[in-house]
Amino acid sequence: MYLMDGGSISSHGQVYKITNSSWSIDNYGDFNGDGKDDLLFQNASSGIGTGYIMNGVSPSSTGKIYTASGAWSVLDLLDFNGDGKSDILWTNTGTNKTMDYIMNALSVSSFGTIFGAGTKAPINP
Ligand SMILES: [Ca+2]
Ligand SMILES: [Ca+2]
Repeated sequence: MYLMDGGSISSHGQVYKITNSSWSIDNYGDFNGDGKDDLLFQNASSGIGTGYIMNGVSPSSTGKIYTASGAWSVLDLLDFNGDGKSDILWTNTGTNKTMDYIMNALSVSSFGTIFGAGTKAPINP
């Protein structure tokens, strides 16, 4: 990761060395609302999503957020409740259902169905 100051590199560092090809950066947002972007890693084989709260080029904390199952995937990180902290928008390509997770840093504080039948949460927080 390179921190840029205009056209110059102000600092750089290795955030995470991906040694298992199942892991990749899925998305980024600001999970804790400090104005600094954080990273969401996804494991394609296990469905585990892990958040990295970033402080410059170093993670200040990390934690598992969810284990996605079936056809569920993270569509985007948005701020649904306007608290400055990114929330997770889910979509299920099999059922066309859409859900959201309201996040407080790396913890799911609540979740709900935005679109689609049923209220049962098929994703384990
Ligand atoms: Ca942040
Ligand atoms: Ca939010």
